Amino acid sequence: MSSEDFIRRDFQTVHGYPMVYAFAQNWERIEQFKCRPEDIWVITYPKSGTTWLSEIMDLIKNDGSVEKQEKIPITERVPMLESATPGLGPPSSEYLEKMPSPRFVKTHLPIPLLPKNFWECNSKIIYVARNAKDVAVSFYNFDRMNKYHPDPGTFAEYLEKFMSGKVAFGSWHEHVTSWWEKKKDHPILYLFYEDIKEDPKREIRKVMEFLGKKLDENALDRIVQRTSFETMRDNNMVNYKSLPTNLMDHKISPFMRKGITGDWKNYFTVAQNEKFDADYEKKMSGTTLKFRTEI
Ligand code: PPS
Repeated sequence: MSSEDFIRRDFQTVHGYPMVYAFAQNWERIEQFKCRPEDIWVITYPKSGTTWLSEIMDLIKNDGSVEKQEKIPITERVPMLESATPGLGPPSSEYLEKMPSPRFVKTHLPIPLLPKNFWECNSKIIYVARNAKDVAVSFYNFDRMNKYHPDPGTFAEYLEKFMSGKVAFGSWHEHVTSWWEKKKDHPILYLFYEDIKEDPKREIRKVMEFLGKKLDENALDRIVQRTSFETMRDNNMVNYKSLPTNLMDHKISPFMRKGITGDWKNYFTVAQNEKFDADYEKKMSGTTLKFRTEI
């Protein structure tokens, strides 16, 4: 099959979760993936700040030096476990197998879809969460430009699918709350997109401490600058512009789109907002997890 056969395909269900069709093929590779204790994971529901955090982690690891970061795309420095682009080379899991430790690994997987030996490794995890309304807007625009996802339809149609978890990787509500619960018995640094936006240096320092690194103020300031939205938007090593346009069409909507909190206000009607809030309250009633939809 060529990459064209995977364009705008419906999701394939994997253990009850809607999965990007191209990623769902040969799922054994994910179940059998061998995690290592030295791995450091960045785990998110899609569109929550994964690329942002990946770049931050990699810069911290290299003490703020940008030598490697200027030449190697983020997809190779922090590969996404489940990613597969048939026709364009082997799946990321094969690349990860050959990568020396300590590896950074990105995933959007919900807990039940993790590799079988995942918890045995007791690896460090950084989880990034973003408020549901901005995620819905970002995900909608991503589905418009990312041809490996089904066409999202109108925003009104998409919002219904988002609320019922019929989007890639399933329900946002389940994802953020189940990973929040896991924090009780596993080393997870749980961060919020809105907090990084509000005070990037404070949050970058948390990541540095979690990774067991010591960087001076100058290095931290350089990382803040290099991971600002504007700098990342114009950086071809992180903005996904190097991918073929039959996969991602940035003319429809750029991957680095707006990078703000509160864009949902430009999309939600009053009626949609009321319905979303009522549904949200039901689904989030049993958790202590709280989000900000504006900062
Ligand atoms: S993915 O495809 O799930 O890995 O996407 P992800 O990287 O998680 O999320 C993409 C959104 O994050 C925004 N982004 C940033 N915001 C602020 N600052 C920085 N540096 C930054 N880098 C990426 C990106 O613009 C997407 O959000 P929207 O709201 O669509 O702009």
